[in-house]
Amino acid sequence: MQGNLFELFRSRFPADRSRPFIEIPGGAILSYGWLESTSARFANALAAAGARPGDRVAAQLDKSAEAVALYLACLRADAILLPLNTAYQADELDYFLSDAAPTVVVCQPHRRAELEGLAVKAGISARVLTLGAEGDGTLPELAAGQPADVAPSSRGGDNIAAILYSSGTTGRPKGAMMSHANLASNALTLHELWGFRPDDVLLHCLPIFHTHGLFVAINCVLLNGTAMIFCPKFDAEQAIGLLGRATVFMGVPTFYTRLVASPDLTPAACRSMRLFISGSAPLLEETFNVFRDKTGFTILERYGMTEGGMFTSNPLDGERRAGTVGFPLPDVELRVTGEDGRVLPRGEVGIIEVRGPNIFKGYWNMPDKTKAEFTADGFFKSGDVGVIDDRGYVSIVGRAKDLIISGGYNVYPKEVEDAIDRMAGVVESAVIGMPHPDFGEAGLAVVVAAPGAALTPDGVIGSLKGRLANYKVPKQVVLVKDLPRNAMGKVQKNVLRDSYAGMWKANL
Ligand code: MLC
Repeated sequence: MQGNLFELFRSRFPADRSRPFIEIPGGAILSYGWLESTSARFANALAAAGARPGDRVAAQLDKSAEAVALYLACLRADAILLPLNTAYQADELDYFLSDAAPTVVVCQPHRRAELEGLAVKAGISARVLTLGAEGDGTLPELAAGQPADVAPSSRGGDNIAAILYSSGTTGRPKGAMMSHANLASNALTLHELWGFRPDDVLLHCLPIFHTHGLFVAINCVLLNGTAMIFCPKFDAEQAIGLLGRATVFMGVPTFYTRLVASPDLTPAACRSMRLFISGSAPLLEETFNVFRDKTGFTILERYGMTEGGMFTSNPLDGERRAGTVGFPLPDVELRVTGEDGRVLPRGEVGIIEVRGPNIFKGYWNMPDKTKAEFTADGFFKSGDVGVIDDRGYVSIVGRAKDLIISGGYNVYPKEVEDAIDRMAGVVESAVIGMPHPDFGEAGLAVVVAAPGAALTPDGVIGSLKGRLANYKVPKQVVLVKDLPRNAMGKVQKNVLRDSYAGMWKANL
């Protein structure tokens, strides 16, 4: 796909533009005509606010139909969308703004002054606009005076459409650059593989600042030209009440554990459904089985990451195997390699590497880091440890990188440890992932306090809440005299995991 991603979507919009695109439960129904004109007005407003082709537009927004229109507006204006989790705190935002240097920042109305201050602190001259959950704010005000059309863009292909930041095991968060062609290829593949139909209705409960909710879910709907029911956030009872009007659902495993916990999840509640998809974190076999027993549906688990969207999927027709993430997508090459880089045969465990038209263009401003993450023959080193069985199913069995996946969000212990270590009275810390019935995994911080320091576990958690996005804050903190180390002086996290398994209050 060499063209602009918006034009690809538009070519799939229903001829009758009054057909619904987004339905807000208990609220508005917005049509494809609305999407086309609103995204044009927003694109013109972005240009009026100073966004030129290739400029970054940072968006830290509540989930709304207008926020989706802003995504399309960026494609139409040839700007690069930088979606930011609303949970990010000032320190996190400071870094993203300095690194990506956006020309325009669109934020929640109540955070306008804060974002203006952060932009000044970051040394960038960004125009700060607002967009509220109800479609209010200075962006729509500016857009109201703009034409409802914009000349089709010829830019697309390898030009960057979005930058999504992910933290890392060491050092600074990295901005993964996704091109129009990257996003288009993955969306076209998934749309076909998952058998989207003209009568499909997607129930959308995911946040829209990450790959899953933004690109996997919304791009499939846009290619299908059909409607989605758009919930502001996931609520199990609300979702169960809406399943009877939907056909496709996408969620992280936490959504599914919360759904199966409800007595209201019955085959009747799922009467119109055809497909349940799970991803972003490992789905427990138990959840897979209980869901099937309660509903008659077999969850389709798939696997991917920010740096390329989806890599594998269980089949639409054929056996969906619990504990596996299915087969590589038709246009994705996936291999497992040993520590020496040798490609391993089926059945052997190693690092998963992927190559395909969906794999990102590199990390923003980090050519060396980008180079290090690719092999000489162009495969991306995912950092996940996996195995391919004799039937070709891929399973993820571990992670080479120190990473916790909590409720579908990636949490890098190093980032949390750095924040704890900066607190007065802390000598050092180690953050480990522990099993959690709701979030799959959650963080436990083991903290060494300086002699006489007035540190308390609650104090550490309270202080972290102001500095880190809430999902990164450990659920439990223990204070210790020292950390176990191996002969090389490296903290032994496996020893910590074993030591605290007994005292971990999993339901915190
Ligand atoms: C919220 N909290 C979390 C958390 N989400 N803690 C750990 N992990 C999480 N994921 C905090 C809250 O701030 C609160 O803290 C406490 O935990 C309980 O909150 P809650 O009300 O139960 O949480 P809720 O708002 O219901 O959110 C849970 C959730 C949400 C699962 C609905 O986290 C979510 O939508 N996750 C989806 C993530 C996602 O879209 N990932 C896709 C990434 S893309 P306190 O202290 O305030 O009480 C990707 C690629 C791919 O990975 O393959 O898809």
